[in-house]
Amino acid sequence: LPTLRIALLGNPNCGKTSLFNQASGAHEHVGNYSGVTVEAKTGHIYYGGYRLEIIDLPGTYSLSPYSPEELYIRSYITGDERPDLVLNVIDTCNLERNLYLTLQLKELGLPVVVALNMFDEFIARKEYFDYPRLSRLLGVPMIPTVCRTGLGLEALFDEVISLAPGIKSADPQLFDPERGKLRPLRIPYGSTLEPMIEELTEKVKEHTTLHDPILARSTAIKLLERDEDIESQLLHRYARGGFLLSARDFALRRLKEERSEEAEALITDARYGFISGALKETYRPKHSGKRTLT
Ligand code: GDP
Ligand code: MG
Ligand code: K
Repeated sequence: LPTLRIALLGNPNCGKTSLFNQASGAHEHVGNYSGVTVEAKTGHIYYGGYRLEIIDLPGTYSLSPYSPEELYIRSYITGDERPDLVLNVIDTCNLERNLYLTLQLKELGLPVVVALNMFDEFIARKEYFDYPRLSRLLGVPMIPTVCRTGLGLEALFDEVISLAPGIKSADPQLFDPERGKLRPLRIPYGSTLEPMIEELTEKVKEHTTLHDPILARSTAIKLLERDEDIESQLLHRYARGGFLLSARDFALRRLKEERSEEAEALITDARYGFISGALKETYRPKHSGKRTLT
């Protein structure tokens, strides 16, 4: 049977290990990830004519390489062991915080399916949430789940295999049949950063083998974020890697001197701005009314 390698990713305590255990029937410990050793667990199930190999990595909030765990996760999802698909499990009760990682995964050009987990707790809040619309705004299929009981997992895996090569049944608003891929998401970074990103993207295309426009753009953005992992990859793999870092440094210095701005902050703000804009159109928290002091 054809195998699909699926990496579970999401913030800590969003339900990844619960999903892993429900799906693969493994008796693994469910709980907080703590400790120093990073260990990925792998299980598999047979579903819809596929062998789904599921990898449970420790939790992460973002893809910044601030800890050995995160570096490990990144090498898993962007390196040689790149999975066929990322199953991004999110806590539906904490949409804004959880979607930051979703956006970053999408920006790396990875195929992402979102499990809107903790949907039992979310439903109890009786809040308005048009998730099919949010799904289209972010370019990721979203399926409500309750990983503790397994509710929604069949629908989730139906969605997963609908993205396998050769299957065309996925939502045409999310899936581009001509490229055979999910449509990419292009986050707008504003009039200050966009010209810098575009200039650096062209240099990345010219001096590396990263010719794919999405990969080149995400590399340029990571460079502007001073992502050490991307820096060392460029230095090790390409003769002109050092030149790309200098070009980046030059752009950052100009930004600082001419506008007193830091690229990292602008990038983070733009991502959160994008998320909150999308949520404003699709989600209304119950207690959103402004409190007034009298
Ligand atoms: P991980 O850190 O992402 O691996 O999260 P876990 O799978 O360890 O789950 C964290 C906690 O949330 C555990 O107590 C689970 O029983 C609970 N949990 C997981 N999924 C759900 C769900 O859909 N609904 C509810 N109410 N609790 C859940
Ligand atoms: Mg876990
Ligand atoms: K809980």
